[in-house]
Amino acid sequence: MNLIKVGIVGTGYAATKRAEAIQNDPRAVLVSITGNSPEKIQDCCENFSISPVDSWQKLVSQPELDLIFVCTINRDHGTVARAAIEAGKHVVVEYPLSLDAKEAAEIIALAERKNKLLHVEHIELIGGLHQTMKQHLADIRNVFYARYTTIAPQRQVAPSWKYHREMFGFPLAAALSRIHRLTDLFGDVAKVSCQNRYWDVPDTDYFTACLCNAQLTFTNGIVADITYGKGDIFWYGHRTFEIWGDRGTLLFEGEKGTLIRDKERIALTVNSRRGLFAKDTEMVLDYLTLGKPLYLQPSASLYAIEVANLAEQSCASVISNQ
Ligand code: NAP
Ligand code: BLA
Repeated sequence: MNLIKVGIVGTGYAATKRAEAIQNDPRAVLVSITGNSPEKIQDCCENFSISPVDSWQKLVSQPELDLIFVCTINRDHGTVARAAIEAGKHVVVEYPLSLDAKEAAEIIALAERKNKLLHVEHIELIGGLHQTMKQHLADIRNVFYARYTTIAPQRQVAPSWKYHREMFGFPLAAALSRIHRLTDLFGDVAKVSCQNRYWDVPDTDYFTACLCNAQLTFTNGIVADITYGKGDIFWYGHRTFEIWGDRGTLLFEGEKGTLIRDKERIALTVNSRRGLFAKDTEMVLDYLTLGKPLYLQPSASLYAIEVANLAEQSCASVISNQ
């Protein structure tokens, strides 16, 4: 089997984890990296001893590449992924595949037509918390309610893509794992309502904080609340996932899991959040070299984007005073 030749679009946290994983795997070779600022591209390429490419357009059209990782800002995922598949490459894209469900569906169809791998990373599914939750779901019997909250305070928010309306996207499409964890556990959604507030930087598309709150009703009757907040309005960080069943509650506070039944408290083991990009990369190479099935199909990610788009539409419907 020939070595799989890899290119990466991005120079940040996810891109670096991908590059390390590729260089540690004998089945693949890292050929090129591109990104946004020339200095970051230069630094990143020096780090991994490879030659820089100055744009994603050039990188995706390099004939020798077999596989492209799309690890750039959310706004550009769809455009870059589509161009890479059109150029005949296998593609891995960090979630979200696109901020728009229609575009995501088109890209999935294109990959099928071209017979190329399109894998959307959803590391939350292979993380310890989700695995432990699935393992213990039956212990609480019939689930009727779930609540997932992540609040990330940040002092002195500098302008960055993560605090920009277009570049980051609608919070629940951008931080898609919030919805995707729930659709993976509970299936189809019948009803969505959502509210979102930005604390804007005046006269720009940047914000310094946002708070997004959604309620999903699943077709099986389960109700789930999602809260996503980040930025300088918050002075307390919080990450909890609760699932309520008619025989108990599963509670995850950060990485600490507990099964609660009346006065009973059973501690649950949760594996670390570290090493998930490496694991995802290894599974992609297992698929390409051994044909081992991946842990999710792009259609599952597409469904979560559809729900996120509905949540966004639900925010837009305001009651007029007139
Ligand atoms: P990051 O560390 O901030 O890296 C962002 C990358 O995008 C850098 O290469 C950056 O280059 C580039 N960039 C910044 N502004 C840009 C602009 N205006 N135009 C074009 N490129 C720009 O972010 P990350 O954590 O690696 O996230 C990358 C993607 O992975 C995101 O879609 C994110 O949702 C997804 N993801 C990340 C994680 C995680 O754990 N970090 C988990 C799941 C999914 P410069 O620095 O040169 O500007
Ligand atoms: C998800 N983490 C994300 C995302 C971003 C970051 C942009 C995608 C959007 C979202 O779902 O919120 C960025 N995460 C960060 C940054 C830190 C962080 C800058 O923890 C700074 C410490 N990601 C990391 C690190 C870990 C990590 C260091 O950058 C773990 C040690 C894990 N990030 C991680 C996981 C997800 C994620 C598991 C999936 C979200 C989920 O669990 O639901």
